[in-house]
Amino acid sequence: MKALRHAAAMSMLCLCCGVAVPAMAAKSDAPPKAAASQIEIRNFAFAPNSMTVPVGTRVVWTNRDEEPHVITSAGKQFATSPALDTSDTYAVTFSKPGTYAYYCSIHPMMVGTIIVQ
Ligand SMILES: [Cu+2]
Repeated sequence: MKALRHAAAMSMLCLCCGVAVPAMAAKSDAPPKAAASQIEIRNFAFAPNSMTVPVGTRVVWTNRDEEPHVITSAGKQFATSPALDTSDTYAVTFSKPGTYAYYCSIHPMMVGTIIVQ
C-alpha cells in the first residue's frame, strides 16, 4: 500500500504551474529508500537483539536510554557509531550478505546480531 501511495504522489500535478511532472523529475529530499529496520536500545539491551534482513536494508538504532551507547561491530564490519545520547539514532546499510555481530563498547555485555541475506 505504501508503494502505491508513493507512486500516486509522484505523478501528481505540479502545484505551482499545473504541469504534470514526470516522476523522475519530481523533487525529492531523500534518495530512494531501501527497506529499513529499527532497533531500539532500551534498558541496556538491543530490541530486537537479533534480526534477519534482506541485502540492502538500512538498519537504524535509536537510543531510548538515559545512558550513552556506542554501536560497535564485533568484526569491524561496519563503522563504529558515535556515542548515542538519548533519542540519537545511528544507521548502517547492509549491502552484503553475512552475519554481523555487534555490541556496545561502553557496556560490552550488550550484544546483538544482524543476519543479512
Ligand atoms: Cu551501552
